[in-house]
Amino acid sequence: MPSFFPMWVVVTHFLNLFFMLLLFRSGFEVLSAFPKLYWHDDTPPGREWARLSKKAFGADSRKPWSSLDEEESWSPLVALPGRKNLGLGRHWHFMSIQFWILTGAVYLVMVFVTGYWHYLVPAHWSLVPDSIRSIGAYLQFELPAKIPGEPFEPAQKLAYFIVIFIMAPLQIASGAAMSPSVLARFPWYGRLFGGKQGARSVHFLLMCAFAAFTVLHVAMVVIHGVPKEFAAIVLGDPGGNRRLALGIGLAGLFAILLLHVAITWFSLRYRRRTQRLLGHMVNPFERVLSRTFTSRQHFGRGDISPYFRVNGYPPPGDDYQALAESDFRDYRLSVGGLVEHPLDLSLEQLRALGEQSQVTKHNCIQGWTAVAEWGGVPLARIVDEVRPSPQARHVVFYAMDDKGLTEGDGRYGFFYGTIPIHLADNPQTLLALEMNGAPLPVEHGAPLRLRLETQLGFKMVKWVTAIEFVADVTDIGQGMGGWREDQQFYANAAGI
Ligand SMILES: Nc1nc2c(c(=O)[nH]1)N[C@H]1C(S)=C(S)[C@@H](COP(=O)(O)O)O[C@H]1N2
Ligand SMILES: [Mo]
Repeated sequence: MPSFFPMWVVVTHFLNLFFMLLLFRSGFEVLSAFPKLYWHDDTPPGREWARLSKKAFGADSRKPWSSLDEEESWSPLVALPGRKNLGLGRHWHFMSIQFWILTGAVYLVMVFVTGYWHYLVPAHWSLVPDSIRSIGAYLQFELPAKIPGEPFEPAQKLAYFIVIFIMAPLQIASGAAMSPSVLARFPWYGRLFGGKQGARSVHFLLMCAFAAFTVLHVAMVVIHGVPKEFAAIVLGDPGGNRRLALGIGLAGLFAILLLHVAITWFSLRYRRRTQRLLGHMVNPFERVLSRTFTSRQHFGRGDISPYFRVNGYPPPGDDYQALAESDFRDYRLSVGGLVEHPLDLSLEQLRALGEQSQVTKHNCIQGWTAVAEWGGVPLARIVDEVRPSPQARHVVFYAMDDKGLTEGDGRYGFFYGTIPIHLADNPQTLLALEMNGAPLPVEHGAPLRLRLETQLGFKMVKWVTAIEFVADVTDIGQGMGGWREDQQFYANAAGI
């Protein structure tokens, strides 16, 4: 029989607590960006099953609004880092998840190598009635007896089994089912959860279950007696020095608390540095997950969402107004940079390069989704025409909306976005001219917008005026690879 509390249990238990708290808080940050939960991927306003926000926007709201207006500013006490920092919250979440999974993997290997799994995996259905009896005992203020020869009582064993072997894998799987590149490459996988919103709701409910488990778990430690339980879980020996165990245990908890205070403060104070530092760990993770994925979405016209949110207000200037009023007759798309054959195209000439259409699902980084049909010219056609030089590594899309005039919040400059050049050739990378069979509406990017069906919405620049092939993006804007990356600290990698 293996030891009840070997050192590897002690260490992985502590690391698990550490990373779970990071995941809880950064998860709240992500939720605050779109504090609504749905079961259907159409996500129309007002049809959410839960809303953690007082703001109510109706589909028929008379005031024009943008999905960023739905974002909430949550306190750093609950969210990491708090205060509308979705980009940084995601960075913390995706950094922590890698280490949480690693901790879990080490734990599971040890569980099976050492035979410890006997304590966690029910051998017989009788564990269920036994667990009910255990719970009955607790309710009568009695402590149930442990299973003979094992460290846990029946309800405890069952709870650990559910948390480790059911909840944790489901939480990882539902997390993956929210990634736009995973959803685009394996549409069937999203359907397992009833779509991205189903996955998002399941992910939220499992988080609640983890939180409830944590509270109950701590309560049980208190009920069973802190000094003795601390000796077991800190020293790996229930008979160990209780004072020492309490000292080390409380010091460990205090260290976690201090660290959370420190990283929250650092993240809010040095947002750019946090974005860069965590980016070193998060961007490669994203690349491994999504680099080779191309979109294989083929929805039917019947799947088109009746309501499609808008994010980003249209260009307010007179120039754009005049263009729009003349049906974009004088619009020209200029394509240049590191290319052999620069272009200056009217919409007519652009169309002549060959059109394609696709019905796909849009994934905004905030969390909402909607399906639409997009028609336009594959970006690959443009690449064929202009022939980028071998030095060209990124494609830059310049937009006509000056965000300083439309969004405020201390942000400024024209919107732009960049993509790695390998995405330009993807079959569903489109310069869209049409939405749902009609010319692109002004609010959705008329006359031309980018569609990248494996990426988050913020990469799909609307109101495109120019395209440039470049070797490096660091001398454009603030150098982070896009307007939202520059000003909202989003990750440049947008496949998860
Ligand atoms: N020019 C421009 N393009 C933009 C934005 C913007 O603010 N300006 N917002 C982006 C974001 S965050 C999203 S989710 C999508 C939203 O597209 P939609 O408004 O057509 O729904 O556009 C993207 N493209
Ligand atoms: Mo977005």
